[in-house]
Amino acid sequence: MNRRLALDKPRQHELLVLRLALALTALICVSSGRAEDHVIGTRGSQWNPIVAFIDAGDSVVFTGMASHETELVAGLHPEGAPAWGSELDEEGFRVTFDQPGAYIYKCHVHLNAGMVGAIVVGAIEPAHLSAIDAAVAMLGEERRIVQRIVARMKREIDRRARN
Ligand SMILES: [Cu+2]
Repeated sequence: MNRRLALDKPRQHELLVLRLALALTALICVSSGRAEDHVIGTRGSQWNPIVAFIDAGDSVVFTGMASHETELVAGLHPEGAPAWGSELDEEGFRVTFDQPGAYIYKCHVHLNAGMVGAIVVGAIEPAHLSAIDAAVAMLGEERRIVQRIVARMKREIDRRARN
């Protein structure tokens, strides 16, 4: 009889628990490993890229932030999404996106230069795009600039849908 294979009952139970724990750890690593960091930089007084596509659960890290700041434009995001606002010059400011939808943000300092960007998280519902359009129509002096970026975002969404 091979004594090494003939483990007693408590020892077998111990091994089973160990195997389950390892399997669970692997599962957690795989599911959390899918969340990615995406870098949005600056190029003069423009965001780079101007329109970013990410998945729900991913994060954006803002770089090249000397003389810039980033903040969500009120009303131009999925309902209930938390607002963000960095300090001026805040390098590496990070935002995590749990809710799918379109997020329009700006650099307040360079708003007049057109420093507005869009982050598209996951799949966009047509109703959400309509809500964004309605909110843009309500904007004051920044309306024209924001409209240009929203139009660009829609073109890029269409182009990706065709590919
Ligand atoms: Cu700026």
